[in-house]
Amino acid sequence: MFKKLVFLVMAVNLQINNIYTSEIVAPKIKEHIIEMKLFQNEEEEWKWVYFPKHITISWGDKVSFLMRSGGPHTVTFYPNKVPGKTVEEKKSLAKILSKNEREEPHYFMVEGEKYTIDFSNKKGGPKFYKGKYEYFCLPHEQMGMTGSITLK
Ligand SMILES: [Cu+2]
Repeated sequence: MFKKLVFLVMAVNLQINNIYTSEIVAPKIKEHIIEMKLFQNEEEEWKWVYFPKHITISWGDKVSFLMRSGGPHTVTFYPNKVPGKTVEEKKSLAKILSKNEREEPHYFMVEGEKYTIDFSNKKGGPKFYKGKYEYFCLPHEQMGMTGSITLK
């Protein structure tokens, strides 16, 4: 009898947990993942890449750079290839967005590390304009490790 009661309690708990989980409303903010890695393509060449290389996002989305392999890597924005009204504004935004400019907690990203940019004009945060944000990896730019984020 006692065993049956325990099972019943467990079953009811499970039901409650299920209901609870299904009722949690997922946030509408979308997070885009860009992997930073060294991989071998179909021609068996080793390439340093941001994957996907080009993405299009909406206001309020988040972009997370995930450091996978082949480092050291950085996320460095071109001062003249981000949207802005003036040269100074572009420069400043590129600096704010570049992971290596922050040096927190270190210059290069380590495997497993994630660096997220929140593309919403929050109070105290950077001012984002629609347009193309182009970036590169300091050690691997010449090997083609570049990418872009288009905010539409
Ligand atoms: Cu790199």
